[in-house]
Order: sequence, then C-alpha cells, then structure tokens
Amino acid sequence: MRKANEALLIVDVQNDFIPGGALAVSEGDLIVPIINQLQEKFQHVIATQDFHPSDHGSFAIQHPGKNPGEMIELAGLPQVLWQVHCVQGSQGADFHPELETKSWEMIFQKGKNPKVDSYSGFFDNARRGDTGLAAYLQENQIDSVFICGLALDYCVKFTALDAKSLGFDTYLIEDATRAVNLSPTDGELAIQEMKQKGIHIISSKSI
Ligand code: VGL
Ligand code: ZN
Repeated sequence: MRKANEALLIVDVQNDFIPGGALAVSEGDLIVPIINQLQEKFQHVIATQDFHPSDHGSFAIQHPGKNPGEMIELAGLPQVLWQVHCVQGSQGADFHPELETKSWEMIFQKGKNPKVDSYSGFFDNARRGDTGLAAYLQENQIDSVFICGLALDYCVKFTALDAKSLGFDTYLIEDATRAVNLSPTDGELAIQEMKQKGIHIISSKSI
C-alpha cells in the first residue's frame, strides 16, 4: 500500500477519449486494466472529468468555417479546435465502463466555462478558474501525486505541470497514459517537457 501523503490522479478516462469515441485516443482502452490495478495500491484515488456545455468554445462547430485541428484564439490564448466531446450528461462524458470507481474520493470536473478551455485538473487554461483540486490535496495532507489517464499531450501534461508548479512531488505513470498525437511526436515531446520540469517519469511496475 502507498502512503497517506500520496494520491493517484486519474485524468479524463472517459468514453469520448477511447477508440470509438468522439475524440478517440489510440490505445486509450489499454490503460484501463493498468489503472484498475494501480487504484488498489493507493489510499487516495481522485479523478478528473472533462465536462463541457454543448456550446463549448473549443468545439470547431461553434466557429463557422473551422475544422477540428485548426487554431483560433479563445480567452486570449491560442486554442486548437476539437470535435464535440464530453458534453455534460452524454454517454461520451461518462467514465469507461470497465474503469473501477468505487474507491474514488472525489471527482473534479473541468471545462464547464464555454469561454475557455481547461486541460489541467487544477485551473482553466487562462488560470482564472480553479477546480479546488489543489486545496483538496493540501487539506488532506497529500504532497505527492501520481498521474495517469488521457490524454498525455493535453490534459495529463497540463495537470502534471500544474501539480509540479504548485509544489507537489509529481510522478507520471508512463504506461498508464496515451497521447492524442495530432502531430506524431506530441506524446514524446510532452514527456520531455515534463522531465525537464522535474516530473518523475515512472512505470506502473515500480508502484
Ligand atoms: C482533452 C482535448 C480536449 C484531454 C480534453 O482530456 O486530454 N483533450 N479536451
Ligand atoms: Zn475537452
């Protein structure tokens, strides 16, 4: 069993990010059994959920003439446009049916403000809205976070970078995540960036 100051953070393991979903991440389903095994080892298990209103500004369809993968500006920031995904109340926003949820302490939802995207489980991309995740970890004396889930090059990366910058000892469980890879090397670049910022890159086998 891991220690009480350590939490497993499961990022966005939702149907729309699984093969067959609206914003499918290749091999996203393969991480589910690994995450289920990991959960048994942690005293604290916390999840995030991408949870957009149907008119979210990150959806290409909200911007006439634009397609998924194209860039716009949203909340003053460069924004890649996505297919409609993880709409509140839809099956695509639900967690993968085989993902174990019984030991979850908390679910932090993000992406609810239509005017700004929110990759990190802590803050929106403009760093204005706060989900309460940092305060929750601090109140529970958790100082180390082990991050897994989808997608490596977006929500996993931003969550890990925020965790590290907030002072948490941060671990990425490399075999329990997969990348969207809009560009084929995005996943590798995300790992490099995290490593460079002092995030530990580990395997589930070492947990
Ligand atoms: C995500 C793109 C858009 C993610 C969420 O969970 O990585 N990616 N919304
Ligand atoms: Zn999203």
